[in-house]
Amino acid sequence: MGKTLAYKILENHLVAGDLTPGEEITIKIDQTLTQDSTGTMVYLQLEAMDVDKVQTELSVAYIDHNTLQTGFENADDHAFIKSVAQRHGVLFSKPGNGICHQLHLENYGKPGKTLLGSDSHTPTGGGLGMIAIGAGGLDVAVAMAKGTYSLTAPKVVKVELKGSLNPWTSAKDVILYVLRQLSVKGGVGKIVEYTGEGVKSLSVTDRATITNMGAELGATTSVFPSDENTKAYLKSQGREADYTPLAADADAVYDQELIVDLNELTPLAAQPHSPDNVDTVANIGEIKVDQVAIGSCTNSSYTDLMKVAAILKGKKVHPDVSLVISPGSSKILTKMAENGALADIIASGARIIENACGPCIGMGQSPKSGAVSLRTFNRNFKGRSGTLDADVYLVSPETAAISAITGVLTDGSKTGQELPQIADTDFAFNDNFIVYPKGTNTENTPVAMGPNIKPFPRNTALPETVTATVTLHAGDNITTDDIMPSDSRLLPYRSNIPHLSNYCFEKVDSEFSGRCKEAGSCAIIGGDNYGQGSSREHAALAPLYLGVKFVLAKSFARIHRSNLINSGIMPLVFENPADYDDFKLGDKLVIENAPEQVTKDIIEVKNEETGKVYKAVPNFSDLERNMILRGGKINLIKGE
Ligand code: MIC
Ligand code: SF4
Repeated sequence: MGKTLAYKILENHLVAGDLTPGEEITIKIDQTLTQDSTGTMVYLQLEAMDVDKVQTELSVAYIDHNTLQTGFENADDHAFIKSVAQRHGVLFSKPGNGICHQLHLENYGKPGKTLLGSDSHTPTGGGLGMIAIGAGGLDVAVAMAKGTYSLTAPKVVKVELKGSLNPWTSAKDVILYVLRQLSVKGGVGKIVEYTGEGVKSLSVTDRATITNMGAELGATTSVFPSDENTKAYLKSQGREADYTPLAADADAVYDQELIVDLNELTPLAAQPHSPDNVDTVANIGEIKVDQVAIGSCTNSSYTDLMKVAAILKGKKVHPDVSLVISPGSSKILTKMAENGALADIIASGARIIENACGPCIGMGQSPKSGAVSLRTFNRNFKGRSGTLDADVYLVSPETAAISAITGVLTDGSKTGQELPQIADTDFAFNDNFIVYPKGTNTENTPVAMGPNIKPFPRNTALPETVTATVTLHAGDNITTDDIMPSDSRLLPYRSNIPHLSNYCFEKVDSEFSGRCKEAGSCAIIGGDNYGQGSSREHAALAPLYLGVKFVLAKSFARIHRSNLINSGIMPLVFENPADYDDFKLGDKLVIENAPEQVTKDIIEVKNEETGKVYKAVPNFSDLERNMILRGGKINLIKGE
């Protein structure tokens, strides 16, 4: 029986376990990446593990999320990350170099390698034929310390691409189409593997746009074959030697299949407030637009921005539109400065901001009240832009640029305007933004610890009886942005959980944190796909700090579920989803003989108010069960 590409790469890296969907496996991790907003926790945890040198082939610490430095907190975080990177053999990418995923694709990603990143969009590397997985910070710290990562072996979905894209339709429309078909939870427990003749028509950066937003499907990762286009891309980056051809076997067997005819696609948009709320731009119609933001790890490549420059050249941004562009990397910005495209963009009336995540994570550029904002980003969760009543639509760079000129959502294919073909270009090597590690002499490199950097909270071993008050009854598709919001006000506190915890669930229920503090020991009732979105483990650490013992939900998103377990918080699934309606705020829940019950297939949760007993499914692997028993991953590793 032929093999999928995903399983070929996993097999090459298998350290332990049975490589069968649903089984727990441990794989070797070749590379890791971190970014600043999850990085402080990662490196605090790495320090806590008393490691000398990282065990990976390559580890990079990027600074891209919070680069504003509105106060000392942020600059202190950067200095802290740099000092720990220096101590343990990690490359440090300074702020201004660009967005971690774009930079990793350009400079370090290699076909056939594994990459673990403390950011949910790490699967961007799948565009190069890598198995690139997003994880919580602690998992990445452990991968650096031990060179391995444990996960449940996923199923593999085949997405067969036929034909080629029409002008004005691009990679973003492919992934928006897949999201419309599969939904934000359609990829949970799965790897999405792209095959078919249509693959040839997509460049590596197109492919990376598609694998990047596989995160929005909830998928473990997404992967493309490595072929002549991969070789050309690596060559353009001066890295032809890193090329290896890779593909699935012709008779590979998949668990699920989807066919996408690229010729049939037209420009699409994800409407407020979910990436899978997709319709054609033509159907949505010419809604008036207030802001257009182009960039993010999804759509900030050289070819994306050159297309934007070509559309804007000689035109004027509509008087009622604010157009803001953040390039993906310093290399891209340099090239566009050299070839004149940057001048075309600025001449049109667009604003250029730093090569960083910027508006995508709410670091500035919040739209005005009630605004319509078109963004080439990957998430349009309510309030993520920093403006609670703004309507954010996710679109391709082509749709964004043409709409910035017309002032209304516009399907470029209906304008009759020709879109020039943009070829990739060769880039000069430049590592002036990279600080290389000093070696492994930790004694001579002290940790730079600013006053805002607080220790991360630790849990305690699971007690005999768990008693908890219900402090939140949440709906479906709760995001980690809902649990632990991130914007320009809160990002400077990513290394200060006590401060952050005051804002936990702020936008969903502003009384949550106060209620938890009063209750002391609490539980959350959740709907389907609880914890989708960002990998931020702050969405587990803040609840841990507030006394959350377990979350009882209809289903969980992958990374958040792991983050809860890593923190010693039990993610439990209703055996009967209809039980969800029985609970209300203030209910007192009890799990008796908890350490014994977690070894069973079913855990009984008693509601003391009504006396009724509910069945919850833990679904723990052996490793996960041990983490719960010991009160989290760090306790287990340190034998405490
Ligand atoms: C995001 O896009 O939500 C983030 C910000 O990049 C997060 C990481 C974080 O919250 O720091 C992610 O995607 O994992
Ligand atoms: Fe940065 Fe946005 Fe990408 Fe997250 S999704 S890594 S915030 S650009």
